[in-house]
Amino acid sequence: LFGLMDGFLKNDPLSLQTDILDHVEYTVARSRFSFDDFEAYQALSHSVRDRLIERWHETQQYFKRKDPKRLYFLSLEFLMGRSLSNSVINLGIRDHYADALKQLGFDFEVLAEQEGDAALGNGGLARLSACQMDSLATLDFPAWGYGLRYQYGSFRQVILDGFQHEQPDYWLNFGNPWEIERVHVSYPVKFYGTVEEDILNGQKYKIWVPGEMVEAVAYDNPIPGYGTRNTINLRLWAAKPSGQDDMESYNTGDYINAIVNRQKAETISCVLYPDDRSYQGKELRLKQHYFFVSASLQDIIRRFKEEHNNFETLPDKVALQLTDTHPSLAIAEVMRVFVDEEHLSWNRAWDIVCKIFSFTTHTIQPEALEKIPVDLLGSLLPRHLQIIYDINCNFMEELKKKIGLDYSRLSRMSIIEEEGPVKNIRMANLSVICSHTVNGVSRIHLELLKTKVFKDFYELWPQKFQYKTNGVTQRRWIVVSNPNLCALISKWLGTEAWIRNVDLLMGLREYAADADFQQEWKLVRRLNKIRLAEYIEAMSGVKVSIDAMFDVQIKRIHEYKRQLLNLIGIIHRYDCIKNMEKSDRRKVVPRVCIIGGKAAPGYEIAKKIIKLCHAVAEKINNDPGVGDLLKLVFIPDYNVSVAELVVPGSDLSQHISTAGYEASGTGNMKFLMNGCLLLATADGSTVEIIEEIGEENMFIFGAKVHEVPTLRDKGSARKPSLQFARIVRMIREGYFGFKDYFGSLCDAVEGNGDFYLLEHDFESYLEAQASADKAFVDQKRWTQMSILSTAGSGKFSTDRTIAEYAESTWGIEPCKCPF
Ligand code: 26Y
Repeated sequence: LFGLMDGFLKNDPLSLQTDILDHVEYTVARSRFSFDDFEAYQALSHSVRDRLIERWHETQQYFKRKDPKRLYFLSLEFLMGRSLSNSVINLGIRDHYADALKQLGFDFEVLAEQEGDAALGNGGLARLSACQMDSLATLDFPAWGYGLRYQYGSFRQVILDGFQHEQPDYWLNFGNPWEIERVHVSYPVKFYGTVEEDILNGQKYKIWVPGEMVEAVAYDNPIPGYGTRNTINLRLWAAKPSGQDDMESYNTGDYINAIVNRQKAETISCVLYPDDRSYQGKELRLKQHYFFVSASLQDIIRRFKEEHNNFETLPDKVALQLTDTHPSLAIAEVMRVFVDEEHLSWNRAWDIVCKIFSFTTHTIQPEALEKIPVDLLGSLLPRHLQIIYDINCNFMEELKKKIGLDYSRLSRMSIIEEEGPVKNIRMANLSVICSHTVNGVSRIHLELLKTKVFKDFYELWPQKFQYKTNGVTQRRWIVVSNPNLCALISKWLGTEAWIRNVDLLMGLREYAADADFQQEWKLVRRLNKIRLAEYIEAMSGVKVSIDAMFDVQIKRIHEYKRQLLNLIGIIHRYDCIKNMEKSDRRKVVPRVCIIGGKAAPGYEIAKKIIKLCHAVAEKINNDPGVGDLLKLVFIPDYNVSVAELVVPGSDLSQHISTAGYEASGTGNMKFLMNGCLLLATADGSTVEIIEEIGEENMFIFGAKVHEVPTLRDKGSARKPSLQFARIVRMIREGYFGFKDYFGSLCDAVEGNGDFYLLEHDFESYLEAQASADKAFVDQKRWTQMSILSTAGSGKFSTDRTIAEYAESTWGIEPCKCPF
């Protein structure tokens, strides 16, 4: 049977051309003799999609036949970026397509540029989910991803007059060839209503009588592995009006209003919440979370029941991964389904629940921990609130037996937060209590979880706590985004095997000082810089010198990530150049400072940082006395495809969070893989990067994690920095204009207010910057450091992260679909 189904579609140039032209004519409905680049992109991607579907089918059939334990990866955010290049590279047919297109008069790269980003997420967590899907597919794991199909993804950042404005991202307006709508895979999702009791066979049962119903419709997104036929599924849910609700209004004759009201159901999956900073208990957000959880679990349980009739075996067949607390209502939902619908006893249900969930937290800051007001949950999901209370009650009883009547500890560990003006459900506590494993995202993150955030829980269940250092996929971050470097690496290693086995990159160490290799390495890097310089000029009108050091900080704008420290450093550099003798200016290492990132729409300080960046850039870039010695550019609307261009073209990248605040960071890994040197604090995963490539190959500065609390306590008794104070005064006194507007920004970094210790770290930041300048002048040394960065980046592949999760958290094994 398998042979029959294997590879109907051919990949020779003629077949590909025929396919593309057929899609031009029958899918895009244009003439095959006349179509533009966008239409060519559409036809091309449909032709690729056909090949994805073929493998997707084979893989799903194979999984079904083999019935292995499956991983269900639940995440409310996926930052997939573009799919075309990634797909054809993973399918191993990029060059076939490029040749076929050439003969049709099209350039593959030009068509690839036509695609918009799928930006269904905010930042690190969302891109990590995307990288992990790539590794799950490549390593042949029987996994499914579940998420939401937001109609509007991450807002488009538009800069007007230096200020950030948010605009909607109409990503679906031009169609999305990468998804398959499954009109027949849909489930009702219930909200509101009341809980009633019923008696069945003498047993009392709770019945939830909902007040509102919407339909969840599946959209499948095939995720191809590299060097394997395995193609897994990312199933995203969209909300549609339900066929079952609101019959009343029809009967009362208010037909138009009934239709209009029904249509409101779609708002549930309409828009991604743009905040990745602090949780606000918003009803729509909670609705999204439950909508997602309910649809995914109905799908998962249906699939399980097709093959199995005993829930006791569920833990042998199903692993549920909670990406942060956002999907953690799943815990209460599984209890509800088991107890109320499948009529399992509470204890049996609880036994199973405790074996299927694993939870990874991506945060350190307590204010980012999700809390749901009890009243809100009680009104939207009355039965779930009861279940959470019951779980908590049982847990509290158990806990009292173990730790006695230590009330303050009991109240800290309770799922219900009683203190404060409103009662809240602590989703993190719920997740820790009900998951068999709690993972941190770097070693230092786990340390902080154990000693701070989850100290009480760690003391109770030390065996639950693990860490899996994050990674990024080398397929996207080298092969797709840096094809020249990819070719060079393969040439010198004599193999492409590193694309699946990234540890082989270590082999580059041998050639780190080789003059020929260095020459080729520098050439590749230079070409990437040219590409980036062209983009910068097109975006901002600023012409930059390719010989300057490209110094980049791109990531979400947050106080703890300290873009402001970078800016104060840039102003200091400018100030030094201005105050220098003309003859000394020759010694200055020219820099192009690049900053990019979105600020959450309601995050005032972050928005001021963006404005400050523009104000400083305006001054510096128009100062004829400075010229090419210093340029500052802000890259607007940072997203995955912008990163694919910026990362390969940078010399130095900054990861300068206050130690103890970045759970892991993954941008650092992308830069590292591409041979960009890191200027960083010893925070998150950088600590492990230092171990892999050595401090001598990086520029490390600043307070260490254990020093931060003491330094903060010292407040204004800390050693002041005159240089720092001078720059802050310049900003405050209006040197860059907008005097009153920047006042609060200055307050946030002065004296006792300097929570993130910018002033304390400033001197050592300048020293690290000076070392970077010094190293850059010696191009031989710099290139060697660059090669050693790539060579030492192997550990930071999601292939390693996923293999570790599979083995020690999920208990799943590869299930490779035969060729
Ligand atoms: C609850 C809601 C407000 C919320 C929404 C999104 C809270 C947090 C988030 C996202 C958090 C996030 O992206 N965290 C980042 O996860 C990365 C992947 O693990 C880490 O590398 C990074 O350090 C961390 O900030």
